[in-house]
Amino acid sequence: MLYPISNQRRLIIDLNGIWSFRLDDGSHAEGYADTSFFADSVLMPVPASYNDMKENPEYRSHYGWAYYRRTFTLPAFIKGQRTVLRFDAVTHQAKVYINGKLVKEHKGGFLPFELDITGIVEPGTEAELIVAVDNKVNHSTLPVGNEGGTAFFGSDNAGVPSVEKAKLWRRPQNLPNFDFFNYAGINRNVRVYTTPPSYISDITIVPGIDGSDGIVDYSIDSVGSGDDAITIKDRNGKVVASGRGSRGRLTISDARLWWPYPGTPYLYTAEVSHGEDIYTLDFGIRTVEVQRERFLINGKPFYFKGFGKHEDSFVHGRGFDLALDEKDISLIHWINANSFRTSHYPYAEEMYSLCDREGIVIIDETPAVGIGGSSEDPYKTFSIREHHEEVIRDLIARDKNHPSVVMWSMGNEPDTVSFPESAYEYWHSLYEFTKPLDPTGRPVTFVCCQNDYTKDLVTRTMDVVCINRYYGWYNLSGDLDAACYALNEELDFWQKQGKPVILTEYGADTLPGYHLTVPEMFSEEFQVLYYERINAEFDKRSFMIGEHPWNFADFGTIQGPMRADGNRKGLFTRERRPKMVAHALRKRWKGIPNFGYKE
Ligand code: GCB
Repeated sequence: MLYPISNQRRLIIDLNGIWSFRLDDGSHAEGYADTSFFADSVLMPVPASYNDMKENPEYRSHYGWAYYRRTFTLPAFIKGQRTVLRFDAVTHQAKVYINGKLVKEHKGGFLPFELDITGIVEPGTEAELIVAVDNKVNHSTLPVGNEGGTAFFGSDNAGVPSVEKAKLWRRPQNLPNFDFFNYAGINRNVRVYTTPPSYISDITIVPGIDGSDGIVDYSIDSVGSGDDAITIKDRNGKVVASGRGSRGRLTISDARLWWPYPGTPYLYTAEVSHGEDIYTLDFGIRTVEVQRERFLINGKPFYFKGFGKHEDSFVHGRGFDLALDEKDISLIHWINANSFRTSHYPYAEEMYSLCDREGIVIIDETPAVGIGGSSEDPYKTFSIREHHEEVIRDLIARDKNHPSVVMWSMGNEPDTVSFPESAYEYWHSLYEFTKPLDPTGRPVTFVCCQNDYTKDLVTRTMDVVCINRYYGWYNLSGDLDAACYALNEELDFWQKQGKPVILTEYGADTLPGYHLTVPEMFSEEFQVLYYERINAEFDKRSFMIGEHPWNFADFGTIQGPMRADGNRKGLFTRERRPKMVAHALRKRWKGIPNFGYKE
């Protein structure tokens, strides 16, 4: 899906701002689509999560539907143009009403959806827009929730009769099966954009390298009649290649490649036309390939230095925040990192465009987190497969042209060992489904949980093995000698698989300002020592091609006995102040080049 742009043929009308808002009282009565339902409403900013916006626990812990309303008038002068209403992300499920009529439903909280409103909203006439938003997570959603069960990290004294009775008595709870706060609402931009009646619906750019030349295989998808053309310009606006027709191959002689920072992330611009419609797209010439135990970018062995992140901040929750995204990239440069994983869901499209321009490498992840955690086989009892495929299809359709994206992650930490055969069937067939969807053939993986890796049949079959490991934290807690011993035991196993391995998560909760002379858990000294010790171990292994500490910054989670003010494993605090470890890793990563580190 193309990102909305404004140019000589297309216009964007911004519907962000202050909307009217109401929480559902539990009935999800159809009356909400009626204007009078909003007589008793509060004000709510869009985009933002609603949870932290009011000083009232009802908003923070709300579980179920909530409703947004606003009116808008499209300018009369756009008459005759095709008009599209686009939501960049509504978390997790949406029903859209225009003038009281249901016009769109969408499931999934982290990817865009749109609808053609040309015949529905008359330019020059006021229209009413109501969006119903559901934040429920259960065994049919991605991410997965534990409706009626126990929260992630909560023990809830299973088996204590009074506790079991209380669980039945209390009202439905927001019980995610994942370790980040279930922020909800209209989390990203809402816009109307126009196109001419015949329009470009999609563009695919497949870059390649031939000696010193750049190869661009392009395809233009369109609706309605008109001739297709493409012109490629360099950064100075000079035309370097051009073509006619909806598909073709172009050559840019002596092309400049896209390199991760501090290399130059060089971008070309493709100006595409179909009849009257024009769309411009920035893209990079770069290749990605896995060869034996190496991950090659433009043919050179790349080393991942970075983190798992979250879209998370005070006030906004998971709401889109361009300033925060750019600040985070500035911190990524400062700490000498080169990459991150969009744990545990696709991020806002603007972040990928920033990373294209700033030379940051992305592992792009779906919201498939929390598949497991019950005594039953999740692959037989959760109804997620169809939705999972849909999410992968939409993710690749959205992000395929970003040079920053180098690998797809189908999900995070599913159960792969309780029911190893079903896990294999599910994930390997999903891998085979995913591979051909990306015309550029990026590597495909999923991120594996700490488990009995000898029983796990599927992780070893991925293009890159991505493992989350908490030796010295959740197990062998505080004993870094034993943690290093155990890690080495496991690395001996992975060494035999002949695949590149990234440590996609490892870390220690750390309270900023808590200092000790003898490093113990939660102190800043322990966090520094933890990374020193673990890093020293996998520095010895050439197949370890990356390190992603967990997490970039502290982040909000559900309340519970394991979390004090959220997850505190950040290298930075939630306000983006460096902990001691950020300085230590900055020094380490300065000495690790992007390419050829272990050659
Ligand atoms: C994990 C999860 C991540 C958690 C992290 C932790 O393995 O992938 O979502 O936040 O551990 O800190 O426990």
